[in-house]
Amino acid sequence: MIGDQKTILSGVQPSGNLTIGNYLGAIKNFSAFPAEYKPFYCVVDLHAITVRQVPAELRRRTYETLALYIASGLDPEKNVLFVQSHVPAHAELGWILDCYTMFGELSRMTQFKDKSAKHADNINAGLFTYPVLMAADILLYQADLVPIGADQKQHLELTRNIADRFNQVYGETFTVPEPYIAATGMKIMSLQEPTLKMSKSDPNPNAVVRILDPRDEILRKFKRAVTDSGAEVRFSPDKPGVSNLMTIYSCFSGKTFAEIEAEFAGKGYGDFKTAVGEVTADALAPVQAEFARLMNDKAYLENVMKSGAEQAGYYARKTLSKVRRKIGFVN
Ligand code: AQP
Repeated sequence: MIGDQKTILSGVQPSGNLTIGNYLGAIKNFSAFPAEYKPFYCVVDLHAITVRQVPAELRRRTYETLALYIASGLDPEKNVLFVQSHVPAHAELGWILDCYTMFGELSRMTQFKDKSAKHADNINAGLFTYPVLMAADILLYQADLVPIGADQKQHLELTRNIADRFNQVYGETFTVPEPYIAATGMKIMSLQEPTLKMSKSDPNPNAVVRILDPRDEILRKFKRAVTDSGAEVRFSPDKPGVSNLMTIYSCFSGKTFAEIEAEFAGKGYGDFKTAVGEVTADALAPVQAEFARLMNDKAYLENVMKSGAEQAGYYARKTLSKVRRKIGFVN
């Protein structure tokens, strides 16, 4: 809450070509909030370097992620769209909050355990303190609501604990945020290993459908998707492959699981997978067209970045100066 206005904050890392998991779990929901909320959406490049990035690719993906925000319906006139590293207050508050976060709390974060296993040759301190920087992102804008996929729930819980702890020591300083997790699309799974989350950095290209994949590739990936034994299209824990495809189909078509089960009763998996591919490709086509147009206008994207950083910086500095005063730093 800034003044008497409620705020929303969320972000996506430019750490790979974004997937339909990022789209359905996060970006697509960003434009669905009532106008009473002031929305802040950032491209979290500081987070991305917790895993080694190729510099030219990181730069390109930062532009691309911003363009995808806009192409997915976020109007820069109505949303503060910015790049995290353009607002130095994120790193500064991140350090301060490190000193109010316990080693034991961070050790329990499952994403740290997962990413340490995936990047055993680069278990850096940033990977460990990642959730504290995420807390700083959220608390700087006094966010009331944070739209996230289910995988980020534990990090948001930690943010709430850090905010509570700080407020208890220094008096009311931060809004304690609530997660917003969409009813469907909260966790899109890999097409090849449907018990694992679909991740943009998955090395298996068939496991991941990317927002910018061409139509024929989308159709092909769904055709190759792992399904389960039997031939029935039914949502059930013992059918993780089919259930994941049903979730994707439901998110893009707006149909309920019961409607989908009825639609494919008596038909095989083949028809179903083709339909999922088509509905996905149809839904992504306008986003892809708008993305291509925006990427041809770098000057426009740079203007959005600049204006976003100025607006975000204004609010971030206000919170940071309050924090500095409460801690006892000399201004
Ligand atoms: N598979 C998913 N289903 C639903 N939501 C998802 N999100 C990510 N994957 C899925 C949500 O997208 C937002 C941005 O995620 P992120 O870029 O901050 O990082 P992440 O969660 O680590 O995403 P990836 O794709 O798995 O990236 P890599 O491979 O780089 O680690 C978040 O709200 C997230 O919940």
